[in-house]
Amino acid sequence: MSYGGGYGGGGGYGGGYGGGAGAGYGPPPGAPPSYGGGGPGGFSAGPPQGPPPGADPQLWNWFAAVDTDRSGNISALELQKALINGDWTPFDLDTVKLLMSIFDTDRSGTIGFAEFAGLWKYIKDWQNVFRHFDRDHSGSIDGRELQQALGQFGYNLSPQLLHLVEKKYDVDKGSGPVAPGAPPAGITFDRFVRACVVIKTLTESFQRLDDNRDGWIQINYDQFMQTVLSSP
Ligand SMILES: [Ca+2]
Ligand SMILES: [Ca+2]
Ligand SMILES: [Ca+2]
Repeated sequence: MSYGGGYGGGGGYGGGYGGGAGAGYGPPPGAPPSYGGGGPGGFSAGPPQGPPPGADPQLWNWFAAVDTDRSGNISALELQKALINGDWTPFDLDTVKLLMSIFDTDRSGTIGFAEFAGLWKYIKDWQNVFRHFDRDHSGSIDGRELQQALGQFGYNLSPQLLHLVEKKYDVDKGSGPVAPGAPPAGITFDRFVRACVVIKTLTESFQRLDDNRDGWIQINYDQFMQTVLSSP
């Protein structure tokens, strides 16, 4: 008995995910590109007066627009205010924090301009992925669209697992009756990104523990808790 549908059978989990370029439609790679890398951002001496040398002026304009208090860094709340779902609902703070955790490479708690370039590209890439899989252009991802997306990423989740993911990330499904003025049924952009990142991270945690790739792992309580608690 093998774990989770196609796992272990060639096109199993992780197979098509983030792998080779051009191999179907994949999500953006999870690892942030290494920008600059040298030292702290360089904006520590007061608010920036203009873009750093060589910066993309358009990108700088976006950065400046998001950095509403002109501190030279973008906070979680500034980022949340700047991000809007296709249906004009605000971004989930959980997703904002997840994005910050991926791109705040110097662990300053905020996004500097160098970090912003990667974040901006990541969001734009995800927007393209989202549009691609939102087949009916409803502005949200329903169960079937989710199945297609995860399947193409190489995750062959069982119907029960797919249902669980849907329930967890679809606001309406999780919280009972739909209130008037609530966002349309389905998973909004922010939650779709989070769902995919969580599934990717958990799968990778499993893969790391599954040395012989047979779809089974044996872990103790400590390892289990570590795996769960260190996932986004
Ligand atoms: Ca700021
Ligand atoms: Ca930072
Ligand atoms: Ca849709």
